[in-house]
Amino acid sequence: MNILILGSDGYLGWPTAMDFSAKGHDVTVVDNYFRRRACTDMDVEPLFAVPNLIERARRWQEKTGKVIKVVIGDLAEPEFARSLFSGSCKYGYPLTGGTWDGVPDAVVHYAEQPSAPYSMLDYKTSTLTIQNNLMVTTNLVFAVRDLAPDTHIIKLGTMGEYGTPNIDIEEGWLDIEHKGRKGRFLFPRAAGSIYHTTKVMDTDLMWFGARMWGLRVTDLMQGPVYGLETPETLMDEGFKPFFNYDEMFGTVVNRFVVQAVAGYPLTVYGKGGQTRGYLNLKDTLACVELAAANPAGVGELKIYNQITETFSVNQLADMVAKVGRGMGFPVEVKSIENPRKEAEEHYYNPVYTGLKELGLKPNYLTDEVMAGMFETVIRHKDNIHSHKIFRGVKW
Ligand code: USQ
Repeated sequence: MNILILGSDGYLGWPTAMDFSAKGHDVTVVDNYFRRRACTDMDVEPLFAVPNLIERARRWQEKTGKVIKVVIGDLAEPEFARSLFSGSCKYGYPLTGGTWDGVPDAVVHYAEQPSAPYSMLDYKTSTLTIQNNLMVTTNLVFAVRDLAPDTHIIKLGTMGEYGTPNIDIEEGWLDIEHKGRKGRFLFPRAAGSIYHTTKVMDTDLMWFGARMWGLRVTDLMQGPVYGLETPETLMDEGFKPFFNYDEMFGTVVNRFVVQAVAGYPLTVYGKGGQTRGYLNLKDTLACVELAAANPAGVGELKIYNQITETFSVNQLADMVAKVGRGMGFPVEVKSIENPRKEAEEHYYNPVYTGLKELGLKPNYLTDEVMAGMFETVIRHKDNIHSHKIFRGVKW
């Protein structure tokens, strides 16, 4: 397949690009380096320096002989977004021979401001999140409608779109019987941050595109991801993912492991009963691949809940503490006032069978997997700056 990956410099994009390329697909990656700039601006650089995309693509070609094409630009600009589907885009790598492969079979859309706390910091970061996320999705919808109507859009959504309702969370859709009549609707949304609200709006934009213009869309409702390793990230120090441990861009499992290694009490927010669906970085790649291999039909919006198991924050803290202590770290767990507005005790029972039915073989969060994360973090422990761990962005 010819695959275009939007938002390739972040935690998930580059590992996804290497995975598709390793399996023989033609891959083009696109980014505007927003995440890097935001991390520098906020003084929350990742655990280890990550080479820029062009450098990584150069090293990838040296190691594997395969070419990942790189285009640098801002997808919130409509003409730039369209250039990827018309062939008028300018390649940053390779500089010679960077010719267009034609319209992509699939476009994987990660190109969003991904942090809930960042989106709640102040009105500037809120509006930036809204502008960026909605414009990128809108530009993509129109570019595909006008220039590549057969291209399958694989959109990373989030489980947070559903919130924590007091009923089971179905896989995207809900059958409703009302006054004797039946209908099928998007499962009700109740987002808990401006970031999550943009993801709800994304879903609506794509559902609109599917209904009006026959777009083919898969929405992957993903939970917080953890981990650093895929077969490709192990090939070169420079292939590791963009791994944040700060409050703004780090996800909770990754943060807890870094905190344990740094001797920083694990930051359980409030009562710690907040339950979410989690998945290993390796499973994100497997799910995106399965979505690409099973494209949505014309006018279809497929939705999968992209998680492999659920945990409360307390359960995660206990697991990290147990593994950490077993490795000699005197891990302390400390409940702190929750900076977020979220239910700390709630019902949570999502359905997540669709991707397994397509063939997903989950990598669960075992003690061994956790210990592997510890080992990588320990190798970089001199880079941990404790003052970056907690900032207390209040909702
Ligand atoms: N939490 C703590 N202590 C911490 C950090 C987080 O108790 O130090 C709690 C949060 O309050 C929350 C849960 O852990 O209840 C998960 O927080 P998170 O920061 O790992 O995840 P979240 O902010 O929800 O966002 C992350 C990604 C986002 C993705 C989302 C999936 O940043 O891009 O969409 O996970 S989901 O959570 O299902 O919406």
